[in-house]
Amino acid sequence: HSADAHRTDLMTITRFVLNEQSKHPESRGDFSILLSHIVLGCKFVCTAVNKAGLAKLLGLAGETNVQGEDQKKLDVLSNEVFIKALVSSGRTCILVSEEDEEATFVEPAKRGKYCVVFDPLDGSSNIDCGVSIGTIFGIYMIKDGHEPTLDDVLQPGKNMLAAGYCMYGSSCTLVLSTGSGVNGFTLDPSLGEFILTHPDIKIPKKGKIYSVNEGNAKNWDGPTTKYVQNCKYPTDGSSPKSLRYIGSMVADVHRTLLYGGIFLYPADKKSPNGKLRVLYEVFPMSFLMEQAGGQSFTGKQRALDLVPKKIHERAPIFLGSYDDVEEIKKLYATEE
Ligand code: AHM
Ligand code: MG
Repeated sequence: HSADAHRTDLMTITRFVLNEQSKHPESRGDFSILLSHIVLGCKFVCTAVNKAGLAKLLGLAGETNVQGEDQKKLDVLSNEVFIKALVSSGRTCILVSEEDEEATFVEPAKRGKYCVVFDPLDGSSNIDCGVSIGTIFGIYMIKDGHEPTLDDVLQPGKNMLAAGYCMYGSSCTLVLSTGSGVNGFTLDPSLGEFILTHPDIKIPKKGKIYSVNEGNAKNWDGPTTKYVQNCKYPTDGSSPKSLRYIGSMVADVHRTLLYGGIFLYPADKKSPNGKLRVLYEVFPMSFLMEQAGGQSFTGKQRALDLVPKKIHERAPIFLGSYDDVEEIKKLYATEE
């Protein structure tokens, strides 16, 4: 039925979320309004990313400047767009962005109950060669009536209400979970609407792909080294896994979600906490993985149980298919 060439009943992301929220009588539409502002940010960034190459060629970027200026601009631009869209939604109180050292506390007149943590343009080092990049976000809610403080966002990932990412790739895809499964929407540029294209995404229980920056192998710990060795030289008679690594978290996680397998950014001697940020990279992706039936692990614990102490804190991460993550968990349990 989904192959119908002339679909006339389009499930837009707005309609989908309104439907979902109507199951919660206490919901007053605030979440749908917040989400529509996030969606606006994603559409804007999508357009900007698509124009990035052209802007360079045609000199639309503004000041003549050293190499790297373009990508930096896109980062900053995306951040500004999201901050403004989120503040103007009237539904947020605290915003944490990868781009900003400090959290943004929304002025009382524009305040709402949601806290949004996000990376407006992740993987931006990939812009100049046209590789997929993305926006990642997570949403918390503060308890009624109290003055927002940083503690409201220094919460374990399991307290998130919703999480998602938007990938600016061959098409623009928004993957969202509000805590009851994972759904994927693709931007129809002619409509300017995200349409449900990937209902109820479930990650395969076991995958055939591993995804890691092996250039760091020299500095890995025992369990990570052993795990990757097993991917290449399995001892249980199974076939070796394929290696896929884009170096853009949204794209690597998106492939992992759809095809199965494991994505890891482990600790190493140089970076004992890995590279990826807890609040707006590790948590949203872990939330989505669990909601899709997969797992996410830090090398010590379930990623979503982690309680961050700082907003830009990092953590090692192993996420993906249930069975594949189970294997790395066993290696950490036995070796340390
Ligand atoms: P960024 O926030 O500076 O763009 O870095 C995050 C990116 C992720 O998208 C990706 O998973 C990772 O860095 C890749 O790191 P590396 O180049 O060390 O493999
Ligand atoms: Mg990032």
